Parts: sequence; C-alpha cells; structure tokens
Amino acid sequence: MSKLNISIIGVPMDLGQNRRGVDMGPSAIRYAGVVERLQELGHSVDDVGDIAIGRRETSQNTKLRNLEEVVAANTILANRVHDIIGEGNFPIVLGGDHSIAIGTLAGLADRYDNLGVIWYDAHADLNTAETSPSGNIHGMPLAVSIGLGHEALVNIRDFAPKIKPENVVIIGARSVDPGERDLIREKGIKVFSMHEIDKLGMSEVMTQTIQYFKDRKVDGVHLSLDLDGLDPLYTPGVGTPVAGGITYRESHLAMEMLYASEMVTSAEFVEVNPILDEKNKTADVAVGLMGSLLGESLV
Ligand code: Z70
Ligand code: MN
Ligand code: MN
Ligand code: MN
Repeated sequence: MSKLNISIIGVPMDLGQNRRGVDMGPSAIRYAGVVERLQELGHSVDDVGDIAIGRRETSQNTKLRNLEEVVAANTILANRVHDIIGEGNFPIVLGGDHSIAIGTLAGLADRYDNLGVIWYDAHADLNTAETSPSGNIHGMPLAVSIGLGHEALVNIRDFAPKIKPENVVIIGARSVDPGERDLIREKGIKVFSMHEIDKLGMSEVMTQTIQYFKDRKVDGVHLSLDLDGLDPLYTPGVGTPVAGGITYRESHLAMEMLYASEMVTSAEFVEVNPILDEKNKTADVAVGLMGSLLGESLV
C-alpha cells in the first residue's frame, strides 16, 4: 500500500452515553503516541485537532439523551470528514463515544457510491429511540446510518440513508438487544458474533469479510472500531465492558489482514475512557491496532 496523507481528528464526545471520561479519549490516544507511530510507517500525518462539543443538555429527553448537542457536533464532524476526503486524505477519527460514527459516516457517504463498513464492537449499535433500553445515542449510530431513527440524526448533511445494510459487517457482537436482533434479521445484516469468531477463527472471519466486500464491489471500506469489541482484559478503559471478547492477538491479525487487503479508506477508534483505564492501556492498544491497520509488520 502506498504512503498515505493521514488527517487525525479528535472528537471529545461524551454526551452519547452516561459514563464521564470518554471525552478524554482523544487526548489519551495522542498521549499514547498515535502521530509518531503512524509517521514511523512512512505516512504523512496531520493532527487537525478536536471538534468542539457543547454542554450537557438540561432537558430530560430520556429516549434520546443530549440529542441537540449530539446532532450539532456530528454535523461539524461530518463536514470535516467530507473535506478531508475531498483533499485526498485518509481520515482517522478519535473518540469519544460511538455516537460520533453518525457524523463520520455522514461525511464519508456521498464521497463513495457503495461504501462498505466494518463495525468492530461488542454491541450492534442498531437501536432507535423506540428500541433503546438506555436512551443513549451511542447505542444507535449504525441504525441511524442505515436511515432509521430520529430525523435530526438521520438527515445530517441532508440525505439518507448513508449506507446500505447489506454493506455492513459486524464483528465481535456479544451484547445485542431484542430490537437490534430483529433488525439484523429483517435487514439481513452480516454478523460475525463471538460464536462465529470462536468457531471459524479470526483468520477465516477476516477472509470472509474481505470477500464479502469484494462480492459487493464496494468502492471504499470504513472501519468503525469500538475498543469494547476486544475483551476487557486487553481494553478495560471502556464504558461498557463485556466479557468474552476478541483477543489482542486476534485484533492485530484482523488489522494486518485489512492492511493486506488494501481496502480500508477511513477509520475511527472510539469509546476509549482513560478514567476507567489502567495506565492508558486501552489507548495504547488503540494506537497499536492503528499501526497494524496501516502497515506495521513483525518482520
Ligand atoms: C446498549 C444500548 C453500547 C457501546 C454500549 C448498549 C450500547 N445496546 N454501545 N457501549 N459502545 O444502550 O443501546
Ligand atoms: Mn459501539
Ligand atoms: Mn459531497
Ligand atoms: Mn460497544
């Protein structure tokens, strides 16, 4: 793969869920040396800084918490990501909670005719206000991106849907709500849950994922990686740890196989919460995975 012009954009968003501290995720990832790590691989790296996040809402919309501020920040993010692609650069978005994928995908979507998305996560993030058990928007971004949910979220940059459900591959799911399960079945969304990862092995899961995108003739692939996809043993600094997750080694293998596929055109790493972490372990893992995604190899 050729050397890239990478634009790093931080989104210190914590309004999409209810644990404080995930707003410090971008700082923790920078502290873990993301810029230097990617420069060492020969890429040119521009850290464009953070998007401003508004204040926590006082209104109590418990079905869509902090809706207005989440929409506002994601609108700014979407425009930034759209510009970064227009400049020919490779965007890496640092979270922040996973609600920021709404903005990332909104910015990417009209730059591609047929974008593929990898959702590397313990969760499916396919809730709407109607099915959500929490009202937390970080549990909704994938639904929003396929056009389901509150219109203010769905219509960012004035078009919907952003992606096709048949172009999504979820990897690592092990905590899926009933409404999400229904949607997965109804839309035929491809899921490699922990069951499939255990049964097939990560190598086969990634081989099938890459083939799945080739079969659909995607013209870009976005990797949306929630650090809670990994087992909390490796990434304890996340708001919603779920046991029985993907290992460190499986995750590096997945990133290396994606690098070799030359398919990935953008990425985001979300849900790093340094307050809940052990000595910045989760941010360190995030930076390591970015290294493997972008060309680091052992020999
Ligand atoms: C649950 C909900 C979620 C991340 C937790 C949890 C969603 N399905 N997403 N942590 N990253 O509240 O919708
Ligand atoms: Mn998530
Ligand atoms: Mn456009
Ligand atoms: Mn998650």
